Amino acid sequence: MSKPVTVARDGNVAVITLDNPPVNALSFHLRKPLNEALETLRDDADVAAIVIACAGRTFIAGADITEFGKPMQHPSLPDLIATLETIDKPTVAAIHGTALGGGLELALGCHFRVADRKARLGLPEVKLGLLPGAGGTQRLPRLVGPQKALEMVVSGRPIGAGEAHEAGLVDALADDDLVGEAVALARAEAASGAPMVQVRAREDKLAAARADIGAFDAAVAQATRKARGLEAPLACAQSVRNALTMPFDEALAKEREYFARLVSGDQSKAQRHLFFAEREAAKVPGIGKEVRPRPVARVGVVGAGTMGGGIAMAFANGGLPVTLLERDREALDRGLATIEKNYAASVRRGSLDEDGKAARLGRLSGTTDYAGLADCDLVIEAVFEDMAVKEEVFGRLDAVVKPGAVLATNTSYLDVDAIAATTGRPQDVIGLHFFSPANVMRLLEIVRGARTAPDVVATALSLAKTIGKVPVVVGVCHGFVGNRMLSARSAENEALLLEGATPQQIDKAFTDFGWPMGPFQMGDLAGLDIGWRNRKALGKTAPVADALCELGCFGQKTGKGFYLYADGSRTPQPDPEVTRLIEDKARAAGVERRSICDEEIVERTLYPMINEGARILEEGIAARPSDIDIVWVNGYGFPIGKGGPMFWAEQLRGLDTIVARLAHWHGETGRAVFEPAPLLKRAAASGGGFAGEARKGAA
Ligand code: 3H9
Repeated sequence: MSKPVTVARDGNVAVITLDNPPVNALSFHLRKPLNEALETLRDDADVAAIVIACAGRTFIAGADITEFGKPMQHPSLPDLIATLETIDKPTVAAIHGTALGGGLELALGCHFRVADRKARLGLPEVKLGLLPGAGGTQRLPRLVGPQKALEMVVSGRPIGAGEAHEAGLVDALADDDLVGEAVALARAEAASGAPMVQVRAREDKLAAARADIGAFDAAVAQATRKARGLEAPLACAQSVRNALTMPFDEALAKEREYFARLVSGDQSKAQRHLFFAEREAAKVPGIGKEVRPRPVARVGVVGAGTMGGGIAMAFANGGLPVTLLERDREALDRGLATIEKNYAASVRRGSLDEDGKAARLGRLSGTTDYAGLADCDLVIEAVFEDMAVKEEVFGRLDAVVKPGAVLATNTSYLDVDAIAATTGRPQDVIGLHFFSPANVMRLLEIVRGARTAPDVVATALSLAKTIGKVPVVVGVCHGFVGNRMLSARSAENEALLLEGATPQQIDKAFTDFGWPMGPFQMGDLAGLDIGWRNRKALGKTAPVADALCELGCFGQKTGKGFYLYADGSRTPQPDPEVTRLIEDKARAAGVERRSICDEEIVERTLYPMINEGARILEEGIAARPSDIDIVWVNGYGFPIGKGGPMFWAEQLRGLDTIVARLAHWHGETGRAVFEPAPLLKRAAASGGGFAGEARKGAA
């Protein structure tokens, strides 16, 4: 193992190199020798200046997240930065890769920062349910101004080196020789004899906002408007505001206080769980590093509807050329025109520039002939959700697409093994289940069939990374992980309506829990006719939703659904006619309506989902409970501050409670969704949790 801290001399400049793979996190075993090195070099009269640089692929990516929740070992990061600030000779951070969180905070403790042109700098702590806890909220506003600091800290989004240079966060940009340029700057500053000014002492960029705190508060309100019950964005904003209203040390102490509160709170625990869960999900049992992905240089997409178009955009955004196939020229032109319209909207919103739009459109081409897909390395089918249609598509792909190409289906429910069996190459077939809109939603459920080859799974994982998706590998069953659990929840929504709840009460219970939207608003947005069609195909019914559809009320697109929508508005208004309809249906079903509390809504909708999640684990459809959490957070909007359904059940609600309440509702209703799953009961009884039971099952 290499030494975490080494010191070399370049004339009168000392260069400290940190080496803590993979991302140079500021673990205790790095902080301690770094603090010692700084003290030694401070007191060494032969050293005129100090450069801090990093080995490996990146500058420091932050504090070591695995240390949170454990007793602090000193020197802490704030201690380290305090040591840095006792040095009055020039200190320079040489930044490549990413300077994130505590890494950027350490760099802010230096007098100067030199960055490689490709570097990115940011304070992403909010994404872990935290705020920067080592002075970031106080020093960053002093360099970039409070408004920009607010934006960076509350969003957690890093900025590029060029932007950082313009904003004043970085003093110089380096091309090839980052450390050499940092040394040159350090040496020149030492030679100038100018007194060194610490970032904490720079007040000029705060003056304007201090004079108009009202304007800053308006910016705070704007930056935190989507916080949705999360504490961290509010603490981030408050702490940046403190930079305007409090002396530096007082505001720094407040920042520490907020950090200590957040790091021990449930939301940060949940978000840290998701950070590691996302990385864990990309490691698939049986797919080691020795399994090489197949090269993919061109992608084909069958079907240019909403889903196919979105998938094509996702690949074009990731830099891959895409050929879209449609039945006829008219449908193809319509699909391509929609894609162009979507890109134009991004340009209008400012999230894409004209060059970016042109580059993406340049990667897209269309065909109406299957032979046009012959050279693709991966073809994804996104046609109508009907087995006969899928079989026909796969038969035609099998006939023309080159050997070794990956053939994928975007089915949401259908049997991937049955689809694979219609081809002469089932080992090349896989499910790639994108979520709508496919160019936006981060989740990709990778459905591994019984005969899917390991390198096809590896190819899907590698492509997911290329196009910025979060992959979760799942097994074959009806609806896979996400939609199967959703079905377990959906039936109960209608039952709750008949028994006395209103759509608005149920939706509010969902948004109070932290979901972006409740199920009825969601249904109205997506179009109630979609679920109606699916139910009819499966021989299922939903008395209220079916009745609405029979009346032509499909949701927002018809101005009426579970809610009323005034002309062109997307704002749902309660509809007295829907209330009457629900009452009629309840009467017809002999259900006596009563008052229903929000807790009952949570229990009856969320607990069946968790129960189904346990069955999914038992069957090995998901490899780990944390994979299920990743599906729900990234595909369905489960609140990140609750860590996903399985984490919430186990860590925040308690499995004993879930089992007991499921048993209660099973007794009350007799419905199978409430019958506690064997794995859930074992996980609760053994205290080993879901992961322990799932592992036993896999062994
Ligand atoms: C903070 O700094 C708090 C301070 O304000 C106050 C303190 C008092 N710690 O993502 P990758 C692991 S909070 C521990 O796959 P990439 C990661 O789990 C921190 N481990 O690579 C993975 O492990 P494994 C603020 C970490 O190239 C491996 O490194 N900073 C940390 O796709 C590779 O990671 C952040 O939030 C860490 N800080 O992306 C930045 N970071 O191989 C978090 C990574 O066993 N990190 N690991 O699965 C990132 O955003 C990305 O890792 C990064 C590299 C962009 C750096």
